[in-house]
Amino acid sequence: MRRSDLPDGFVIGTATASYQIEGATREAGRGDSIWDTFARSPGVIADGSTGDVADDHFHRSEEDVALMADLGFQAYRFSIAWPRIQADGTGAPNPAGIDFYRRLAESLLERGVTPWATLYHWDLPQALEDRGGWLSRDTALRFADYSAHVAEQLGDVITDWITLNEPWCSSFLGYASGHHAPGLSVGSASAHAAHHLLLGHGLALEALRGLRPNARVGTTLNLYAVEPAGDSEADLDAARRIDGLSNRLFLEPVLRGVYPADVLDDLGETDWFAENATDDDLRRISAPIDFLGINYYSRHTVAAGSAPAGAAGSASAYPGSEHVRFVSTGAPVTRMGWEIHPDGMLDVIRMAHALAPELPLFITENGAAFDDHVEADGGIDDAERTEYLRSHFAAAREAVDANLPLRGFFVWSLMDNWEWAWGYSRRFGIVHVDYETQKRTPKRSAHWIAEFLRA
Ligand code: IFM
Repeated sequence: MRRSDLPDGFVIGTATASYQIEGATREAGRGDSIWDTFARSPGVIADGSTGDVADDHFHRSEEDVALMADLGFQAYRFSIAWPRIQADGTGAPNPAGIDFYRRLAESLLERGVTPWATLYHWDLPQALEDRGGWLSRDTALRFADYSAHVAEQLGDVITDWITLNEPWCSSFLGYASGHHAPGLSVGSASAHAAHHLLLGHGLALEALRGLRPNARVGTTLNLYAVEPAGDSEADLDAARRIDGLSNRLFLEPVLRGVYPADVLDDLGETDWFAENATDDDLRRISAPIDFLGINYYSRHTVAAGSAPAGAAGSASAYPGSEHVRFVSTGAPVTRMGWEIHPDGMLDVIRMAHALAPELPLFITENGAAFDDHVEADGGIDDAERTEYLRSHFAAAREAVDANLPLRGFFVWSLMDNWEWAWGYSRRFGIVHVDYETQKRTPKRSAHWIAEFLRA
């Protein structure tokens, strides 16, 4: 496969997120986010680490921009840390925070890399969590206010905007299983967080449209191909439930302006949504977007069964579907234990396309964690990651050949970084980071992509 197999305007970029790379968590007026608090709690992060230093990108952004430009990427998707802009989630924007992102966007533009900014990649100001976090409707209003400040201050240098990254994770890992910050397990009420996040998306979209008429605005969902393990009615129902909670609960309100009734019923939340998710909310949530971002990593194969979904011994990330088992198909998996299934990328693209046939789609994340070994000569021969990316680029090409409106692909991630509850124990980067010295070394996968982009 060659670069020329993809259309001219097809965007190939790379992605990161603020808390995973920036470090400098107590500098330049930044307040605490829920991830600062969560990571400091004993026993919740696999290696006991925090993102306090991470890749020290806050001090090395010039070097990192040069790196991605040298590799040939056309676009860079990063996220803006809300508590850098508003330390406690309210009030006037912090000039030092704005300045950091302005310099980042300007240096990207100088090097011919288009900045794509995500407004929320999980670092909610702790002060807002203390007032109810995403379980409170007010957080959506605060998010709109923050987004308006960012649009005002940075909308001259950033045109491509993503409101939310993976609201499924924020809702169900954050408030149901508790594997992510803020680490709560409120059962089905976690779906209220999903609604408030989506409302926040709608309000932020409105703010961006009002302040920056030329902005291109979308949102990013993590979608999964979902298959039943067998053809029994019970397995089919298990697949319906997991598809419902992972995919349709987000796709349908954004693209069609309705919540899926069967999913609300599974959750036992029909009445709450009837009272709280007003027609006006759904009108905002489903207001036209310029593109949908899809993060695709893997497929779920599920069966009816007695083992709880999610990690053993913990609350479920799939409330209302506790009697669903995630089944291994025996196919190869990454270091995260996620099945490698490139065809599933086509499935999720088709899923979104069926609901909004005209809407441009972007893969806003795809990549893989594997254990890397630094060779004696300093090189990193990450053959598995290279093959993972190659096979998913091929799936993207198939989508384009099938006339699906896929317009771009962002590799997750530019460099190794702090992988949430896994800390530094999982590496997704195409560039290796030595956390002792902060030295960046492109891996074989990075060289492969650079070659691909040049050819
Ligand atoms: O590292 C994360 C990222 O922050 C969101 N999407 C999935 C990635 C890998 O787990």
